[in-house]
Amino acid sequence: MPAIIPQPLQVSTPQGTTALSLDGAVFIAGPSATEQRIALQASALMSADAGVTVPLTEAPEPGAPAIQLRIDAAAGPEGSDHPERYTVDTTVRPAVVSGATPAGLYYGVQTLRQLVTTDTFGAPALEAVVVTDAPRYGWRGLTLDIARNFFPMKQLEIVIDVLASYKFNVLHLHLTDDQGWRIENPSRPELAKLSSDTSNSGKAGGYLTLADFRQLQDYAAERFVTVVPEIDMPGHTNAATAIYGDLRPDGKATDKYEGMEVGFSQLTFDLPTTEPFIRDVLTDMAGITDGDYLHVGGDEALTLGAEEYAKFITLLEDVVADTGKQVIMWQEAAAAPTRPGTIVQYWDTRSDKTPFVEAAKRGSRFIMSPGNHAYLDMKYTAEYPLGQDWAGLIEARTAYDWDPATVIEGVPEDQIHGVEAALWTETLSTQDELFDMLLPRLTATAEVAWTAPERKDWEDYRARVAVAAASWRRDGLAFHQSPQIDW
Ligand code: TNX
Repeated sequence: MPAIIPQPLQVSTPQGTTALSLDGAVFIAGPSATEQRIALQASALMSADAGVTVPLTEAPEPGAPAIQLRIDAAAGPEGSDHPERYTVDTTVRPAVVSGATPAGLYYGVQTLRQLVTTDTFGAPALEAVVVTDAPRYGWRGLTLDIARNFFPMKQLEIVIDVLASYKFNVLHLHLTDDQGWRIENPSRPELAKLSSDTSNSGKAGGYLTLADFRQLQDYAAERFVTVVPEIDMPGHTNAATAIYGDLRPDGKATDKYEGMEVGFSQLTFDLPTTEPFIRDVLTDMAGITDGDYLHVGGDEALTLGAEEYAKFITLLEDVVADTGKQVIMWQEAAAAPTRPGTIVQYWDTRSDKTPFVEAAKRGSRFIMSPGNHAYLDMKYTAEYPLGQDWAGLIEARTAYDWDPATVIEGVPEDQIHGVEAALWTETLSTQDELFDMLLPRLTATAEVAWTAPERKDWEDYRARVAVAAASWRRDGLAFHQSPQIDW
């Protein structure tokens, strides 16, 4: 069986079929601009994966091994109407990759990449299989904190490449926190200009310019990843109060902050400057964001009383609604309470579950990021040099062994919007440190989010991860040599 991550719904290897040689192989594609574009992406990716050029052509040489890419409503498992469904069949000639939608076709290509093998002569080839597949959840994301430490465009693009290869479709960027403001706001240019030179490591900070954010969303969109920006309020706001003294009751700007405490900063509801600040920043963000979603934080506002906090949550819901976007908030907001349309992101498993069950009853949908399984900033082992341990230690198996449908008893399965891993970066400031924490665990989250529970199997997964590592080595990506995997 081929080593595909995340495990597809159905994989079969019919008897008597032979590997498809990539020697002289070509892609052929449907006529639409989208099919042509995805075929060009497939060609570039496959050339890197297989080490041979597999060009896109209109008229293949007679007898040349060909792989046809097309958008086709008939793709995917029998009876599935999931928009991301796809089929890969390398047992027929030409081989076929079909997706019900462009995203489905793109995921078929990601699976195709994982079929690269060598034939009996040692030449690159594709394993002969039939895969029909569709995801369990439509929202498969990573929360990435670029506020505690900043990560430049090149590294964010590499993160997107890796996300896309494991069929993630959301990059949720935590853009603001006590340690820095990482996005240019047209109406409040001081924020990024004056409050981004700090970071948790004491290293140089940085921020995404409007042009960067534009480029990043385009890069992500080509890979079927939606960028979800998070502006964290009313806590985690020291980067703002360090610039605007008028956001403070005493009128004095706070000191900049480079430590790793949480929960000490806040906005103040009753100041006349507060609502205009929130409106300016969120209207800016809505204006520059292609996706339908704005995340407005709401976590760890520990210095606020419940009443003032609740006023903020309602205001944030109102302002985001006015921008036309869909609001997402961290779990604390559920107790405020949130409105039915607010998406709640679950993280702290130590908390009382009653407000979440209540929010679910009101109609809220949930993104599951339980800290004890999905927080990829947790250490692998007690002695691990990177990361934190407040939510527990997360080795590969712990990242793998959980079911989003059972993390909060009382939240019905059909109100689970999806799954996000989260990578907070208080202790991480280089690309290698980032990937050391992401890999292999991100592939576990991928399988939690995509694969039907009855298709998940730890022993089988750990064998597939060992195969996946070949591409990480080739691409120079750091990863943790977990002792739970036979590398
Ligand atoms: C909790 S998760 C936080 C973050 C920290 C993280 C560290 C959440 C909503 N808040 O501010 O970075 O723990 O693990």
